[in-house]
Amino acid sequence: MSASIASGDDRVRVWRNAKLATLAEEAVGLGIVERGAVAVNGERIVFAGPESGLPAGLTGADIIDCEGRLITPGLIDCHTHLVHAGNRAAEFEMRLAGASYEEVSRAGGGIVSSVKALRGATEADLIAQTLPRLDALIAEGVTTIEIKSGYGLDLENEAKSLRAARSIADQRAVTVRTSFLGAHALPPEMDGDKDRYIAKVAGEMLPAIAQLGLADAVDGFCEGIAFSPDQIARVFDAAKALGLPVKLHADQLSNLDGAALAARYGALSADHLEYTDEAGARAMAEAGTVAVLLPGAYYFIRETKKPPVDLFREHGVGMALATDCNPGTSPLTSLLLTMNMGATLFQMTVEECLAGVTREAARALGLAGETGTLQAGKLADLAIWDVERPAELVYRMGFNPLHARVWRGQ
Ligand code: DI6
Ligand code: FE
Repeated sequence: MSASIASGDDRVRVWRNAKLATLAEEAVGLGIVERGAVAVNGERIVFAGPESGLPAGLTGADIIDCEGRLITPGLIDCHTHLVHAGNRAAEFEMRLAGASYEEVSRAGGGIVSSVKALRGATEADLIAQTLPRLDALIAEGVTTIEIKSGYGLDLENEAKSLRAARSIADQRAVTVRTSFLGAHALPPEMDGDKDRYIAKVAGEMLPAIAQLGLADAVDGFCEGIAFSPDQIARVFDAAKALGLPVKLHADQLSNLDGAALAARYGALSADHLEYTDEAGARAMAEAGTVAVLLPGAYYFIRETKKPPVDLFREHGVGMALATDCNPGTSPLTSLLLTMNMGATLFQMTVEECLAGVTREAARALGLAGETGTLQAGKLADLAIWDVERPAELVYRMGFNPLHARVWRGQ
């Protein structure tokens, strides 16, 4: 080991003889490098580019021959409700028999039935139920995941969910970002009084969660069956006062101008967006808010209105793709299948799909400086695939060509 760039430690490794898709912002398309190499010192990338350009000092480092395989940034699932208890297969059967998601929800099913299950579960239970879902994502190259609360709906149970989310990061080689989604649904004990619950979320629960350091961001569900734009704005005002970034479930089932509301608060992302109009897309572009598209939910509730992908392209809104893994509308634990759905259902290109689970997903989490592309200075989060063309990652359904995964250099 003689790598001078190793700054005294012996942890420099080089993955060579690979095709790279760097996904770098300034690159053309996927940023393909045909005979590429990635050099890593500790947990950071120190070089990603053509093998011929490897700094001389790195030639003595540990070398891993990729035998021509494709290296992409580690995948990022930027919108999940991964921590939940039980499942809603029975509700799925009701919907198969003809009931709509909104009808099931109004009949006392829906989110509130998951709230009952979560409140009855211990933190250890929750972790045990969540890990298999996380492992399925990790097996496909996921290195960063966002996890929301939102099935506790009181301080004790929201905190329990977020602690469970944080602690699974200690049990697996993965980066976890948490979002507080207290404004997800009205808990039964509030007797239909949404304003009273929102006052509690904004005035009591959120400040306590922030004090405990359990949330990286604050999310809400702006919808007829959930909370109005005014109510969400009260939660966002409280988030801003605490210095926490916001994101929003917006315009999923109807257009309440949720995208524009999110943009007004400089949201990291607005998510779902099936019913978003041109004014919403324009507002998002101006605010730099990422559009997080969730084709699993669109598919599972058999929605027919597609998000306005053309408007996002036209106005230069970045698009991410995520699983929305949740027991009610998207029991999905595959980002590869999510990409296939993004292409097949939303007519996204291969480049858009891959950027959507890497660079744009990092932006949606406020992590653009840390991960999501293969560039010097970023964390060494890599996925190495047994494929020839990047399109193979989007094209297959239910096949996993992951060869190896590297998280922070490990
Ligand atoms: N939108 C969704 O698709 C999920 N939450 C949300 O705000 C549904 C959550 C559930 O049905 O459990
Ligand atoms: Fe969601």
